[in-house]
Amino acid sequence: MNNSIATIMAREVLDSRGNPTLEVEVTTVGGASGRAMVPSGASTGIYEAVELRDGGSRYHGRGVLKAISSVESIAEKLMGMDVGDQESIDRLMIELDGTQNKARLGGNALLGVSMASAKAAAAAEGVRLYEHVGGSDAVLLPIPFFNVINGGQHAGNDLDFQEFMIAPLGAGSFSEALRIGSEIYHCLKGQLKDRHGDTAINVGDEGGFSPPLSRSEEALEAVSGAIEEMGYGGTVSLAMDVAASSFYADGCYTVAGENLDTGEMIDLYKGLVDAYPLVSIEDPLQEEDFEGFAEVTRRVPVQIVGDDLFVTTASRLRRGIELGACSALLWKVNQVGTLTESLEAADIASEHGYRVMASHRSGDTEDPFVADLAVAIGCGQIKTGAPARGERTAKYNRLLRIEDWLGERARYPSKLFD
Ligand code: 2PG
Ligand code: MG
Repeated sequence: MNNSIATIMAREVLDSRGNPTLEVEVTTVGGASGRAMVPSGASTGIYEAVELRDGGSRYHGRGVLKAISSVESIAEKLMGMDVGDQESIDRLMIELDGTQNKARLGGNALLGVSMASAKAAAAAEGVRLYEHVGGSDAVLLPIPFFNVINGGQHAGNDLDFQEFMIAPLGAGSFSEALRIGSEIYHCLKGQLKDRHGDTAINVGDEGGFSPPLSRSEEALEAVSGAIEEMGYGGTVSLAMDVAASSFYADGCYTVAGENLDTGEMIDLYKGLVDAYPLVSIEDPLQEEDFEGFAEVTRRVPVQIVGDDLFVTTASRLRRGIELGACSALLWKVNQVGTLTESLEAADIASEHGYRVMASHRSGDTEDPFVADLAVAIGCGQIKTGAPARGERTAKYNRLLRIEDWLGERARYPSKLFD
C-alpha cells in the first residue's frame, strides 16, 4: 500500500465547553485516513505551546481559522511524506514553525496534524492507535483518576483547589475500576444533594460535581463519605490537582480567604496527607517554583505531579529532575504540540524513575486518543475527568474496548503505589 500523505485538511468544530477547536484529517495515497480533534485547557501553564486563535468578535475571539491556515501551509510541505514516519513529520512541522512555543503556526495546528497522521498510519498498518504507537508490549491499562469534585477555574464554586479525584488502586482490572468509580460518583451525588440541596449536583467542566464548598477538607470529606458508604475504603484512594498557579499572586497563595506562603502550603498538604488516603498531588505550588516543588517532594510522602511546572516539555522536565522536583510528569500531548515531543518527555521521565500520568484537557472532545496513548506508553495512570459526560466517557469507554481487545493479555497496575 502507498502510505504517502495525499491530503491534509482542517475544519473548525466545537469542544466540550462549546468553544471552537480544530479537527484535522489526513489521508494517504493508498486510501488510509486518520482524523483527530484538538483539546484545550483552561488552567493553562504559561509555558505551554501557544493555541493559535483568531481574536476579533467571531466566536468571542476564539475562532481557529488562522490555525486552519497554518494546517494548509503545513500540508503543502508534508505532501508525499510517509505517514508512518511520525518523527520526520513532527520535526518538519517544528522547523516550519521555528519558535520556542509554536507561536507562529500554533500548537493546536501542529497537534491536529501530528495526531491525525498517527491515526492514518495506524489505519494504513491495519492496527489500532495504541498498537501502532506502543507495539505488542502495550498491554497495561491505566489506573483511572476520576475527578468527582470540580473547583478552581473549572467550576463556579468557592473551592480554590481544582480537582478532587478518586483512584481505584485496589481494583482487579480497568473495567472494575470504572464500575467502582461510577458507583462512588452516583453515591456522592446523592449525598451532596441531601446535604447541600439540588444545586450542589451541578457539574463543572470535567463532569465532577461543583458543590457550594470552599475548603479542600470539606471536599475530601465529602468524597471519603461516598467511598465509605459504598464500602470501598481499602480499594479507593484520593488525589488532587491543586493547580496552585490559579490562586497565586505576589508571593502568596490565597486559600479559603487566607494568605499562605510556600511553607504554610506545604504544612497544609502534610496535614491533608495525614488525614486522608491521598496518594497523589498535582501542581501543589505555582509553575515557576522548581525549588518549592523539590521541597514538597521531599516533605510530602505522596506522588507529586508536575503539570504547569513541566508542560510536557523535555527541557523543563530535565530541570525538575536535576532539582528533585516532583516524582511524576503530567502528560498532555497538546501542551507541547507534537506526538514525538510528548513521547520524548515520557521517555525522559521513565528513564529517571518519574512516573507518568496521561491527561485530557478541561475543554476536550469526543476524540479518545489520550486513552490509546496511555496504553501505548504503558504509564499506568490516566486522568480524564468524571465517569460522566460524553467527552470524558469517550476515553473511559475506549479503555474498556482496549481491555476487551487485549483479552487475557490486559494488565491493571494495582501495585503501582505499593
Ligand atoms: C489540569 C487540566 C486537566 P486544564 O490542570 O490538569 O484536568 O486542566 O485542561 O484546564 O489545564
Ligand atoms: Mg493540572
